[in-house]
Amino acid sequence: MIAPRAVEEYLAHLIGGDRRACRDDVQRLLDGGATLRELYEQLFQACLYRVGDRWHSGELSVAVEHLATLITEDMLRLVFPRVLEREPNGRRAIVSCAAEEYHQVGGRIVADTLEAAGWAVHFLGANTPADALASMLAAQPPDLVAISVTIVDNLPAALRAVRQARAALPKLRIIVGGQALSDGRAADFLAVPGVQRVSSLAELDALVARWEP
Ligand code: B12
Repeated sequence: MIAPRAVEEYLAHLIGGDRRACRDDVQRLLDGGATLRELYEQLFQACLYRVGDRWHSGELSVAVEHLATLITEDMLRLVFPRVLEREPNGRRAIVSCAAEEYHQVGGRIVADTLEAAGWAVHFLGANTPADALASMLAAQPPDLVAISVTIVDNLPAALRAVRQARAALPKLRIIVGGQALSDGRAADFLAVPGVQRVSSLAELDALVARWEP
């Protein structure tokens, strides 16, 4: 558990755009034994949610929100060596965001979480067209595909990606996640055979820990 004070300090540095201080904060937490999941959820995710709320209420500008996101992406790179510590387990995943979905930090954290569990991951990032994803799946079939969707308006595009992935590979395990799927909005996805909604990194870790092809 990351101490609330450490979170507040990091948030102040993030909003202030002090990348060096953010680096020092994250390094200190790593050295103190923080796990990747703690950093991802309790620090990076929690602080970006707070930045989003403060941007939404007009307290922070779009520029500060962009700055905080880019610093967070730098921090993900800082902790990336820890992601690669485990030996590869021979499984492959493709992680992508829906078409028109420009929120990619969550998808990237999902990709890094899988990689930290020993998976080889292709992360395709923001705004991936459904047909591009389906062609990659057909060309290099993975064990799992994960699709991230944040904005409710992008749910139809995410559903198209899921359906095209299912058509390309009838037996592929498909998981979906992201903020748009909360409040019971996953029903259409769950109606597609072999699709599962995963709502947290803990659930994702549990899924891969008891993985059966
Ligand atoms: C940064 C940001 C942006 C950046 C994104 C840049 C980037 N490189 O990603 C930019 C500037 C592009 C952006 C644009 C917009 N944004 Co914005 N943005 C944010 C902000 C502040 C942070 C997003 C983030 O990275 N969160 C942190 C990550 C780690 O959290 P996460 O995505 O939830 O992911 C975690 C879990 O959900 C889960 N997960 C996610 N995906 C998956 C997938 C699988 C398979 C699994 C297992 C798990 C999983 O695991 C992750 C790690 O724990 C959020 C605030 C928020 N609440 O998130 C607003 C927010 C998401 N944005 C919002 C809005 C409104 C917009 C715009 C519509 C604004 C506009 N008018 O243009 C556009 C839409 C663009 C688009 N079409 O996608 C609203 C959405 C409201 C809503 N309910 O729909 C939010 C919530 C802000 C707010 N409080 O109002 N945004």
